[in-house]
Amino acid sequence: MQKRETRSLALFCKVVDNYGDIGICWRLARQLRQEHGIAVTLWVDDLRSFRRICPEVDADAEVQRIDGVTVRHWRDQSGAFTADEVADIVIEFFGCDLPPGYIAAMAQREPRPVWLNLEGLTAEEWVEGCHRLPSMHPQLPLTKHFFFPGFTDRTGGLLREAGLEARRRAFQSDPAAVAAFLARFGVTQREMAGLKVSLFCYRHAPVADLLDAWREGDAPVTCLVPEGVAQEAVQDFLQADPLPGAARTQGALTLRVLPFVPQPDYDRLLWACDLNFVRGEDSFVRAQWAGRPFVWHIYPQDENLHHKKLRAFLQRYAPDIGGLRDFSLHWNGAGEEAADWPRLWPALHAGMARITERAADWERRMSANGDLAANLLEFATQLRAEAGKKPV
Ligand code: TRH
Repeated sequence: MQKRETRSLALFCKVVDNYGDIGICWRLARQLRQEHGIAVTLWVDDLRSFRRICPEVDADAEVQRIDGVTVRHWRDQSGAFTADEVADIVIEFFGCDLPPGYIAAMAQREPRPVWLNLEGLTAEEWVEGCHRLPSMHPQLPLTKHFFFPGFTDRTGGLLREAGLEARRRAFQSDPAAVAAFLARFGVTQREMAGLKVSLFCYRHAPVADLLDAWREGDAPVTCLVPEGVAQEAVQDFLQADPLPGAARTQGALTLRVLPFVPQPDYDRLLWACDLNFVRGEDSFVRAQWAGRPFVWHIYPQDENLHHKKLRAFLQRYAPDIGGLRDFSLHWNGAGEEAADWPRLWPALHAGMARITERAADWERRMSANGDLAANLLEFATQLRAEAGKKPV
């Protein structure tokens, strides 16, 4: 059997804002390495943000190896590269503009590398028409292809590493493990019996209104909020600095501030809670693999463009679950009428069992689209084969 040579792949990631970019790229890099044996080099411009989600990172190292992935500090757009330094597959994340010297070397390389632009996740239909489209470089003999994650089989699918569901089910079916994990953050046995909610959102979310609805509600709620999230509302509720370990109970609500934890622990937090508030892209996708109800706070864009994306997702995920739709629209400031939180929360809460069924059904449907890493490699292999056929 002919031994397939180890393919090399370079993934370029610029941390624009927050943690999503590096969160997604780090998952993809590890999966390509561990499941597909690819020699992966991850170029990152902001190692400090990277270290927040992966404590093993040395923020001062020019080059380092973590989980079999070579991590290079992408300092700037300068530098010259030789064709030999160019990988077989080059991925530009979110149109982050590769160093011109690297592009020049890509044009010198024989065979040319596969060049993909990995785009952002949206549920809008137009994605299916743009997925895999080529774009010729204006001057150089290079073609870049667009690769879109998505929710249908006419997209690249969603990031999902092998064994994820099994690990999640093992954790969720072990109450002692769940209790021990949450006890690390101070969650008591009494709180374990109540509703446990994780809260990860952007600063403009109407958090104070939600905390009021929970405080005045009948059902005991424990809200776990990572440090730095919704600081004003959290500080107001605590009447103290919102530092990790801070906690307070008022009425039916106990609020606890959590440290920012490594990615694998963030997954466990989503698995341990009964309801998850997530944001952006990566936590949003992880919530879909957690088998639990979730509310999405979408990354804000000018002219409320993000509201269109939000409605497109809700139309796919919950066209028939009014409580989740209304709550999600108001949570993102996209509600038609004024937000009535004392009505919106009980309506969402009353639909939790139905939403949990939907979460399981949705996970099955999304898994059927294959996982993004495998779909991306299959496409790259096809492009390399086609390039191989073309007369040089
Ligand atoms: O941090 P974000 O707001 O990132 C955003 C979004 O990705 C957005 O789509 C993009 O346009 C913008 O960046 C530039 O949200 P996101 O995508 O959920 O990423 C958060 C990452 O942080 C995710 O990988 C989970 C991780 N995380 C931890 O590892 N530990 C934690 O304690 C928490 C709260 C998050």
